[in-house]
Amino acid sequence: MLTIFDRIISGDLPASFVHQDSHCVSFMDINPISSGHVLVVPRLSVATLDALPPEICAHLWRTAQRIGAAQRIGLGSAAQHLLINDGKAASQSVPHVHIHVVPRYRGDTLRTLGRMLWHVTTLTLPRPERIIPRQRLDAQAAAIATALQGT
Ligand code: DGP
Repeated sequence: MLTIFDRIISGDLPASFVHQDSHCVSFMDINPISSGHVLVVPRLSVATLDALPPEICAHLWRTAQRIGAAQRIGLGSAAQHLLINDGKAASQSVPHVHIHVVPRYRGDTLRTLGRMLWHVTTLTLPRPERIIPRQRLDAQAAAIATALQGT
């Protein structure tokens, strides 16, 4: 069965792309934990990290490393969390491997960590939705993509 990320990769659903190559794509999370939150997703559609060939896994992490640097340059973030919910019991909601690259900004502890906690806690309550206008996601993606060229 196709995941929502398969449909984004195929162009069937819209996304604000930061980067694409032969192994993976990166785009803005539609419900960000913090402003500028990016997902790094392999083209290979597998649910968990242990199903990913090692070279693709290494490439995914290298891409996440570069995205973090590009967020700091392009968005002015100070640091980032790299997070994987690796399986349903670990709060994974989309069964297609993805690394969350979540920027941290100075003084954002309460705002960001509250949302982060919700993201990794397996609760029956729905996650709070934060709908960001597409135009804003596109602008963030463009800023990160430009900075990525220098990494
Ligand atoms: P996880 O719970 O770790 O599987 O995270 C899934 C993330 O995917 C969550 O932060 C929201 C994001 N997401 C879900 N649907 C879409 C979508 O249609 N577009 C985009 N850009 N992100 C999505």
